[in-house]
Amino acid sequence: MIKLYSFGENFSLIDPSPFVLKVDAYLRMANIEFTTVAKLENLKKAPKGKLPFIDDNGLIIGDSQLIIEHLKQQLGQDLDSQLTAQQRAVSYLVTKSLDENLYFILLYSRWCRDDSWPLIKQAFFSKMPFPIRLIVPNMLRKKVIKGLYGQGLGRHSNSEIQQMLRQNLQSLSDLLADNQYFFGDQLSALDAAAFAFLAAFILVDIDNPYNRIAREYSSLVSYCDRIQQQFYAEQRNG
Ligand SMILES: N[C@@H](CCC(=O)N[C@@H](CS)C(=O)NCC(=O)O)C(=O)O
Repeated sequence: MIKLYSFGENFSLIDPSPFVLKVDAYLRMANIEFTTVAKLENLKKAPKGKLPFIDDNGLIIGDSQLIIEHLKQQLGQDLDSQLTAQQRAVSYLVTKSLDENLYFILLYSRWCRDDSWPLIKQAFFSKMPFPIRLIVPNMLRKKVIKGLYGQGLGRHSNSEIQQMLRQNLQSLSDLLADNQYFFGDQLSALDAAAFAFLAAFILVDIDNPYNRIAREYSSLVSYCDRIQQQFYAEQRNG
């Protein structure tokens, strides 16, 4: 059976990482049996130093995109089999936009802002032994801030980043339109990705200005609720 290596439940989400949540959602949507190994220490074993990764009967694969490709090709569990070539292209490019742009906005909103940092620090590092927990969190925070500066997003002002968030959300809302799922009434891999990133802003138990902006998009809030109800009802009911 597939083992999914994750960070573990936090902020009322099955995982605080949208990449882990994307794979978790895909596995549920494609009805693939799996177990989760949830702990921060998984990072040390991760083939690329990042989560998620999976173990499929001894085959270790890191990176959400590569994992989903594997599930589609090797297990024949392809949620995109009904899509046209044009829809597949949209799906790929939107997913990459979430991975490579919206993700950094999320990272900024959680790690760089003084209103959210105490929550992140408490969630990830409070169980670290003394005195490491006095040093490591701030060291990692500095690393994230430096990384965001290098990536480019960290060079923008708070209001510019919020404007970028709105553009992302408005585009997703326009793409979803009145559909149940992104490509109509059938789930596709894009739903796993979009749900994961939207849940990280909307369903998460964090309430900073970025979360509040995301919650203004009522069709995206309903979309998250719909998917959560369908695939995470157990978790929601405790
Ligand atoms: N491209 C990777 C990105 C994964 C990723 O960035 N994971 C983050 C958590 S959201 C991580 O493990 N960060 C730990 C680190 O960089 O040390 C994917 O799609 O899976």
